[in-house]
Amino acid sequence: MQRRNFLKNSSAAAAGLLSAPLLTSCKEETSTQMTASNTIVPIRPIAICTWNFENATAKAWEVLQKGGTSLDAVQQGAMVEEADTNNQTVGVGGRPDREGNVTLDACIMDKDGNCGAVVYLQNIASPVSVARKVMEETPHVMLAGKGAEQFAYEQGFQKTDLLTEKSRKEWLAWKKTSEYKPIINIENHDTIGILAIDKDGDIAGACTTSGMAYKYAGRVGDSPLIGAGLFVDNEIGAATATGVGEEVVRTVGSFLIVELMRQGKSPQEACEEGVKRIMAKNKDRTDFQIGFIAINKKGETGGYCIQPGFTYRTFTEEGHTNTPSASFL
Ligand code: SD4
Repeated sequence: MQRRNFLKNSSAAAAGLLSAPLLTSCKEETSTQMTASNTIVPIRPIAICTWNFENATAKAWEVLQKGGTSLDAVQQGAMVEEADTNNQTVGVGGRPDREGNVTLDACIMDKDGNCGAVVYLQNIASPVSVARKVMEETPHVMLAGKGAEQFAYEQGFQKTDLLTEKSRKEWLAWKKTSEYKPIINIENHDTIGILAIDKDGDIAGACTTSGMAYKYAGRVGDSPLIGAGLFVDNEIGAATATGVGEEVVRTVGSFLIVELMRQGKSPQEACEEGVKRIMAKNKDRTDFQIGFIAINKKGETGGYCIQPGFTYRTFTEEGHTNTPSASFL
């Protein structure tokens, strides 16, 4: 049987799950996989994230280089930002809500469409890790607030004070005017959405944030919402978002982008269409930022945003780059 026919007839291949070595013209072995449309494509491992989070993406890439799964890669990459107190939009050191409480949102999704999320989680340093526990240890996909926190303690997570002195001082200064106006590209936008493809061609993603600074107590954005802030379909690709979450939710942005790729759009075209859909609902607004990134099964990437200023960091076999995204405005 010809190799191609063998692959076509395999049920694993039909499910898009098969990977195998292919002899290329230069006699090097390159792993390949069958896509949903029954074409064989090379497997191109990649780690990519919103913004220029080099350390986080490097960590994810290191996991992939050691043969780890895309799921481990995105979790460990996201954890780097959660632990970095200089990033005031993620994890420890995140900016608080109006009451001075740091509340965290995160989600994670694997190659089989399993997912886990936490919303309004307090006192826990790594919400993405709790989200993974929700995915793997419970029959649920999302835990919120006190219940999520209690679950985290039961899973062995330590109580941590998330409000750093810097974020506390800035919040106290903000309280003097209490003016709520997200600032484009600067303080409110450093959420990490991270996507990866591993050596088997499997895709996973994660997204983690402290949300919009000085939000209403109890506010939850797009980042922990599967379909909005993150979506993975291992047959097609994955997408993730950063920016004003309310607008991403209104368009179910990441799911939309993956579905657009399913219909044949490249990751770049799909991200552009995602932003255009948002702008179609915001005809007179130019004062907010949203950035999307996407990958497809072939390891192709795309990124698009509303305002200039959004970038995304990519690690592949070819090296790593920080790509300035094209923008709608
Ligand atoms: C949110 N999307 O909570 C997040 C905020 C964000 O960089 O992306 N900040 O709406």
